[in-house]
Amino acid sequence: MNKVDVILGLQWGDEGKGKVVDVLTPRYQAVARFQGGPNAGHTLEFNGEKYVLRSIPSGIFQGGKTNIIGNGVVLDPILFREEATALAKSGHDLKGRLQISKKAHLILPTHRMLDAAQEAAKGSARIGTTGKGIGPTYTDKVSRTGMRVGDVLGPEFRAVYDRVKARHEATLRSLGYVYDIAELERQWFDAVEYLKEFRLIDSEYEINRLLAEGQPVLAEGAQGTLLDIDFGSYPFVTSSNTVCAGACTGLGIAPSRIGEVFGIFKAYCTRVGAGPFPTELFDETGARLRDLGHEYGAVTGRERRCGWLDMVALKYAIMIDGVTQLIMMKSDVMNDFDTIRVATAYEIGGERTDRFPYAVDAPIVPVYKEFKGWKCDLRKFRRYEDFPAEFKAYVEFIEWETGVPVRIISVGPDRDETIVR
Ligand code: 2SA
Ligand code: MG
Repeated sequence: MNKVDVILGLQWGDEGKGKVVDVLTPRYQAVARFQGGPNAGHTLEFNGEKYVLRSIPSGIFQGGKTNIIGNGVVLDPILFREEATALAKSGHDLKGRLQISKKAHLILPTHRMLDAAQEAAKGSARIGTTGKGIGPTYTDKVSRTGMRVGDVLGPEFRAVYDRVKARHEATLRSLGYVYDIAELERQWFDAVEYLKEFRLIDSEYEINRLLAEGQPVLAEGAQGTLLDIDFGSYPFVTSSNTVCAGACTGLGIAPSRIGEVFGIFKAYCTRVGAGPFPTELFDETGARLRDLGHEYGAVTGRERRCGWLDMVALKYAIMIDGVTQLIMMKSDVMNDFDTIRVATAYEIGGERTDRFPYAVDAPIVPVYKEFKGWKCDLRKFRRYEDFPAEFKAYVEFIEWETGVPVRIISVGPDRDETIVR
């Protein structure tokens, strides 16, 4: 019996999971997504081409792998078709290599409208969602009124759709939201036909069969631990469990089937959307991180907020996820910095704490430790031994603080700019 290794973002998403999954996938027979939906944007760059994956697992760039969209995912047929046809055009045909859980929930056109309407109604208290209908779709799932992928095969599909839509429209009317979904709806039903060309399965059986055969499986998380519905900075979170436990419920595997947990983090922090961000920088340094790190959303193009690495938050994420190996990304972005800071504790109302607080509106003052910058181009190195002492001190401080080894260090966007220790 083999295990499922899990790769998770430890911050607020955009840690660079796409790149690492692509580096890791050769070791696995199957890659599965277990939560989230087209709010994700996993960017992969190789052979001079750039690809952005939203709902499709990153294993599709490797031949002969099984790719699974698990039951914990929410799927928008329109965006799925867009993504799949773009990949097919660039020579990556998914038919026969991609399987979709019948238990994954469908994002309807009215879910997208509800997302926009609810955000608008919140005014300045808005979450800053990606507008893809994620929250309303998970709301329907938990309310037991959602539609699942498997429903597209049933004779009642249109009738159920009409009922759900009518319910959504009543809410939209009550919010005074004006919209026109005629065209979107036409595309949606077309895209549902396209979806039927894929293998729609009970993927929990498929994954457990692979494991029983001794095949290694990788579960690919989306967003990040600090956006988790339970443990993130609620309510500024996404609507799924982005933590390691989400892989169990989102794929139908037992906790004892979890193997390695790869935790991926950036050498600094970013966040898109609203919500607390203790180490956020509003100055020149924040702007430099954004420019040098190209910190703009892969899906919406939004500017990402930038700040120093936060050990309080990182250690919290590692605890919840049970991380066994750390992966550090984008160290090269700080190549020219004279000084680098890392938050090691928070001061809240004059009290020092090393815990991630319950109250998200608490005024947090980070306590920083300073590091001397390495002031050289990390992209030229391929072996850990060759890194400058200042950089090694940074890495080893993180290992010491977390008690988890940093096993992979990325020093650039390309596949080969990755140091495995
Ligand atoms: P939602 O749409 O309901 O999931 O939004 C709720 C919060 O979760 C945040 N969120 C994300 N944060 C970072 N990256 C995400 N994906 C895209 C990417 C973002 C993009 O990978 O680049 O292109 O803008 C992602 N998805 C959701 C969101 O900002 C809200 O704070
Ligand atoms: Mg992203």
